[in-house]
Amino acid sequence: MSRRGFEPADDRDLELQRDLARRSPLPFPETPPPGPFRRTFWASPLRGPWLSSVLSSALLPLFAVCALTGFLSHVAYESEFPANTIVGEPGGFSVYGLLDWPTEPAWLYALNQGLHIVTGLAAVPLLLAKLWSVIPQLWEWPPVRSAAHALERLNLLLLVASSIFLVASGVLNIQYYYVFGFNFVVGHYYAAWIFVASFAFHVATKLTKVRRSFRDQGVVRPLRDDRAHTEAEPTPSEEEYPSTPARPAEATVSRRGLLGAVGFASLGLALLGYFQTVDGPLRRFGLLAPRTQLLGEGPNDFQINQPFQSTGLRPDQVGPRWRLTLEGSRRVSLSREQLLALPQTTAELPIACVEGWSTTQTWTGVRLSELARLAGATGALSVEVDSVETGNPFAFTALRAAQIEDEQSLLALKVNGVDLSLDHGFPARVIVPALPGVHNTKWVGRMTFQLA
Ligand SMILES: Nc1nc2c(c(=O)[nH]1)N[C@H]1C(S)=C(S)[C@@H](COP(=O)(O)O)O[C@H]1N2
Ligand SMILES: [Mo]
Repeated sequence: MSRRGFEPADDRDLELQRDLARRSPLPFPETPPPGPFRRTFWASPLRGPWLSSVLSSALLPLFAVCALTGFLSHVAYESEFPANTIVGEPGGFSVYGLLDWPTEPAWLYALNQGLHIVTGLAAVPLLLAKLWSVIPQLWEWPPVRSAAHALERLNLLLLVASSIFLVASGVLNIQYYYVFGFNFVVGHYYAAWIFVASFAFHVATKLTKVRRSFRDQGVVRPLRDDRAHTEAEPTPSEEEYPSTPARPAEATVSRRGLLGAVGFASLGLALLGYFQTVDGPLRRFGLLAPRTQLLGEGPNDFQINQPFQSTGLRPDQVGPRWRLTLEGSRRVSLSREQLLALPQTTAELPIACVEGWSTTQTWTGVRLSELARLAGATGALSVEVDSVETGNPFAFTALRAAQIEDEQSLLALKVNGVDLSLDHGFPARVIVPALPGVHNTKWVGRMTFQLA
């Protein structure tokens, strides 16, 4: 019978944990349960403060950009108008009234969302490596050592859970819109607040640890060791629970080998994200964006978010009897021919979807400001746009005065010199600069201008 578990060396390793357990305010058994709760279970010599610090330092800027662009996307996506509100703010307060999303430059949202997706994807391998590097601490024994320690662990739980949720729901959302049993925007948005709060707390409490580790080990010095020279970091002397192994095994990979692989994966995912955000021949390598595979024909050959077929619209709703209704200080009804007889404007504008893809096309149609004028609503504060499509939260939008007045804001009738295809919103669709694609309502049937 093996007596390994009772050898004096194990006893020494256990003594640290027993000592911590004795001092815990809660009555945990002194001896940790066997398995991952024991320090000796985790043997990789790579784990330690330096590895965790390097991974954290790489994650910090990615998380910062991803969070910032996420909240900016939220501002662009929502507005103070009920028609655009998915999440809403408690008590009717709206931060969106304070920050007007601009109409220039036209590619603003494409850039914002490209950064959001690219940084989010690049963070995935780093996040997994970081979780691996601190996993002994998820099995700490005793589980609670003090009130402060409990708080720190609770925060860690929120941080890990929210970041995994954000990444997983975000990636699924690039894949196919709304495959969840909950509203993606609402879930992603509130998880983001939990994430930001727990992340800030985490950074504040760990900053000195990172500094100390870089001071002791050097920022890049451990990268010089090949596998044969890869040894465990010295265990910090304080009584904090260490991620360094109690009894390190031989390294199977060097630290630079591990970080190289993680960096490679991170860069690869970032590129996959980047390929879908830019137009051009690289687009087809944007393998994470299935919608780039759903294209039209001829000049209408570009991504389709929601094909006509899947809307439940009947062809006669968008046929010769289709009319655009304008409501302002008067009501006007226009056929497509009448719209084509109005002054036409051509603008090169992107559709930039929250999913990260964007595509720039040449649109021709009637300025929104011209339609406001026809409705006797020059200087309107906002306009509500309704599609003839029903039962879809993306079938309407509300636009602000700045978006109505921009010279490039159009009710497009044509794209790249030909009629819009049914999939791209025939007979008429909204196209406005700098806004998320979701506000570019297709199959428009009614526009209601608000004068006051
Ligand atoms: N009526 C209607 N308009 C809509 C949508 C929709 O589902 N229904 N999807 C929106 C979204 S989310 C985007 S990204 C763009 C995509 O336009 P496209 O399909 O022409 O590329 O259309 C927007 N307009
Ligand atoms: Mo979209």
